[in-house]
Amino acid sequence: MHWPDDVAARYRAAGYWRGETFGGLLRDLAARYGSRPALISPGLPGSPAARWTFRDLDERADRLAAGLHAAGIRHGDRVVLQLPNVPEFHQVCFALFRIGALPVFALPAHRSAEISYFCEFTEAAAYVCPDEEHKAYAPGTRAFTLADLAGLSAPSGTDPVEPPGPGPGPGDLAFLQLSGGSTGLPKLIPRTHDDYIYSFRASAEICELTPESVYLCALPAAHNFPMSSPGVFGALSAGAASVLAPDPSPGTCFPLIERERVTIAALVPPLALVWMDAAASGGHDLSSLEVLQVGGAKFSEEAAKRVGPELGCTLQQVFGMAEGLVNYTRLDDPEDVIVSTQGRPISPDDEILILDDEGNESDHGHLLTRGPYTIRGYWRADEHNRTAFTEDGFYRTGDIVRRAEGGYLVVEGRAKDQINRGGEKIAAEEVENHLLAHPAVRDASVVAVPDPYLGERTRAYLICRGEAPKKAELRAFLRDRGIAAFKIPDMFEFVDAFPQTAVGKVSKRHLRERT
Ligand code: J2J
Repeated sequence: MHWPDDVAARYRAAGYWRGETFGGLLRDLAARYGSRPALISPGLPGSPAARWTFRDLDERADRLAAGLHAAGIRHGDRVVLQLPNVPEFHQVCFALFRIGALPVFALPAHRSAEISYFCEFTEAAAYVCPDEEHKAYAPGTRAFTLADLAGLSAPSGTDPVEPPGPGPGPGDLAFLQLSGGSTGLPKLIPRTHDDYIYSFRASAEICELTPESVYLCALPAAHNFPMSSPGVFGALSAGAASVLAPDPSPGTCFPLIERERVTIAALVPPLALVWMDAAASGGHDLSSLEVLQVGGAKFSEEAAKRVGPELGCTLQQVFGMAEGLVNYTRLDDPEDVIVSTQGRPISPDDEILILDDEGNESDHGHLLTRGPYTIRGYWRADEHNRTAFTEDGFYRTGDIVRRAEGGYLVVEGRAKDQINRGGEKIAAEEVENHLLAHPAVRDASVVAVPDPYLGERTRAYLICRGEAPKKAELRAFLRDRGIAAFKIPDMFEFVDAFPQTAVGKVSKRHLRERT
C-alpha cells in the first residue's frame, strides 16, 4: 500500500516530503501567525459564531486531544467525523492528528447506510456528529456530538496536556478520505502526513496564497477539494484566514465575501452558474474576490468564459481526486488555457500516463498517474487494488483525458461506472445494490444522463417482477434504506430487458444513449 523505499527517498530528497506532521505544522503556524485569524464562522446550531486565531486553534486542538485521550481515543484508532462547516471540524481533525487517531471523513449528506458502514468497516472507536439525532446512524459506535465535545475539552486556562504516548510520524497515516467510488461499497483512501501536507502546501503556492488571503470554504469541509486544493489546510499553511460558510448559496456566501473581504473561493460547476446569475442582480460587493476555483466536474467552456466578466475575478480550473493527483490552471495562464483546459499537475514528479483502449501510450485515452501525493492502494481493499492500480503503482483514475500543449489536461469523459452529479460522485453499483433489495426489482442498471445544470443526473433502468412499483414508492424505499439523498435516482424507467454487449454484459453505453 505504501510507496517503495527508493521512491519515498526520492520524494524526501526532492523536498516534497519534509518530515512534518499535522500536529507539528499547527504548532509552528501558531508560533508564526499567533494572533492572526485562522477560522471565521457565522455559526450554526451547536456551534456559536467564531473567530479563532491560529493560537486559539492550536490550544483548542490540544485541549480536545487531551479530552479525547482521557475518553479512551488512542493512536491508530479510527474516528468517523461528520460535521458541517464549523471550526470544531478542524479542531477535531487536529486533536485526532495529535493523538495519531485517524479521522474518517464522512459528508454531511451521508445517512445511516453510509455512516454505519464506515463505522463497521473501519472498526471505528467513535463517531463525531452534530447532534443527538445523528447518533442513530451508528448504533454500535460511541458517538460524540458538538455539545459532548465542548464538555470533553480540558478547561481553558489549565496547562495544555500533551497526549501521552508517541504522536504519529510523518510517514504514518493521517486520515482516511472517501473515494468517489465506482464499486458497491465506498473505498477509503489512506493519506499520510507527509504526502498530504505536500499537496496542500504546494497548492497554496500555486494559488499564490499569502497571510493576507481569505479563503471561503463553501463546499463541505470534508471534501478533498475545499480541504486541500488549497482548501482550509492550504490556507492555514500560508497563514491565511478561512471563512466557513454554512452552505454554498449566494444568499449565504455573498454577504460573507463582502464582510470578510474574501479573496478566493472554490465551487463545483453548478454552483458557479448559480453564483454568476446571482451576481448579475447585484446587491453585494464582491470586489475583494480575486480567484474563483471551479472543479469536481467538467466546467463547460461557455460557462468558464463568463466567470471573469461576470464575477470580476480570475477563474482557476481544478481537476483533482481524493486519491491524489490535482491539476490547476495557473493564475497567469493565457485566457484560452484557463477556459479550455482543466490544468496541469501540481508536481514535476506527478507522472501522467495516458493509454488508449489497447494499452498503448497516447495523447488521448485513459488517465493513469503516480506521484508524491497519489496513493498506491485503497485501505484494506487488496482485491480491488489489483485492478485499480497497475503492478508498478499507477492509479487508474477512470477518467478519459486529452493531453494539450504544455502538459495541460482536458477531461473528455469517464470510463468508470460512476455518475458525477454536479461534483457529487455516485457509484452506480452501490445504488443498483440498494434497488435490487426491493422485492419487485429483478434487475437494475443506473446510468448518467446529461443535464444542462448539474452536468449529469441519474437514471435507473429497472426490470421488474410483475407490476412495476410507483416511482414515489421506490424513492421512499431508498430513503428508508438510509442512503444520502443525492444518490437517489432522479429518474426511473421500466424496461423488459437491458441492451447487452458482445460478451453478454449490460451495455451501459447503450442505456445512456437511450435518453
Ligand atoms: C472534470 N472532472 C473532474 C474537473 C474532478 C480538487 C478538485 C476536485 C476534486 C474531486 C478533488 C474535475 N473536470 N475539473 O479531490 O482535490 C472528476 C474526475 C475525478 C473525480 C474525483 C480536489 N475534477 N473531476 O472532485 O475524489 O472524474 O475529487 O476522477 O470527489 O472527479 O472526484 P473526487
